[in-house]
Amino acid sequence: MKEKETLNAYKERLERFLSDLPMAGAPDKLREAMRYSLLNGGKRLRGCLLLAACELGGGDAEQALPFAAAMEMIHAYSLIHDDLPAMDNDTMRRGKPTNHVVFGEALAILAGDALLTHAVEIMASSRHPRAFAALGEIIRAAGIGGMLAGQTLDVTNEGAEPDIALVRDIHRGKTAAMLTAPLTAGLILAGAESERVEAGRKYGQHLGMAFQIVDDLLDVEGDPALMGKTLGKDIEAGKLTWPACVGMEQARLDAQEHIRQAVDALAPFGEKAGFLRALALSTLHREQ
Ligand code: GRG
Repeated sequence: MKEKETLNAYKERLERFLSDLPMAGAPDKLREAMRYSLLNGGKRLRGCLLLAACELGGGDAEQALPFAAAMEMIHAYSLIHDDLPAMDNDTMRRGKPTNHVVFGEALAILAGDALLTHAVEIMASSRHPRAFAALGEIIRAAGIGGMLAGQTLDVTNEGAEPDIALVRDIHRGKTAAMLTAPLTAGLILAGAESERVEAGRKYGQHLGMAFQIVDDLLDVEGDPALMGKTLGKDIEAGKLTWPACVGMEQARLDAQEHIRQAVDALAPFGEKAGFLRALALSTLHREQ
């Protein structure tokens, strides 16, 4: 199918770019630990979304590659730190031992820090005329009002009573922010008008909420082999999840509703948004 081919083409370009990153100046051990988590087979959803948004806005995906790579580097950093014993204490990620299991905690912390700072360095080195605005979208999403806010609410509310407003804030920050930034940054790089950037933002926010609700459902009923990580950990850790608040059936309906709203948000782009439409719909049936 056409959308799958488009996704694979974006993914291949991004994998090549990431694999060729020189990471100049990094000591060998640090480069090894960074590359271990960066090049170990993620879906590349955030990077591909950025390339797709850029092309949807009429921009050149080639020039957007450093920003797509930065999305994946920041995502990889967050996964390394999230897996640490002080956070989720996970030993498997993407079907392989987690970074700290292989390299030790100190190097895992440094590899995460390095991926985050190097992502900023790569974006700041871009000569794209709208680099600064795109960098701002991405760093704000990863920052204290975005992913870091969600993660903080997540780890400080383990064992709390189910509270849907709190879970909404956690999911918005932890997951939806980093699925929204690729849309807004990609459209900004393309020079899209602000109404279109905001339509992209709305799509990303709804896609992100659905993505995390489905993630919560998969933690209960997914296949660990397909997911490449230990499942059932949310309940074990007393995490606040969407199904814990509304039940499995309602959670499925809520994910569907978010995808409906994500697809609706694409209306200003008309037929050209076929790829993003298909990607949103596929989120509901994902198994990994
Ligand atoms: C430690 C600052 C800090 C943040 C951690 C990303 C994150 C925030 C936590 C990881 C745990 C989790 C369930 C996060 C929600 C986002 C999510 C579903 C991440 C997994 O993303 P995928 O499925 O992963 O896109 P791949 O491996 O395909 O890249």
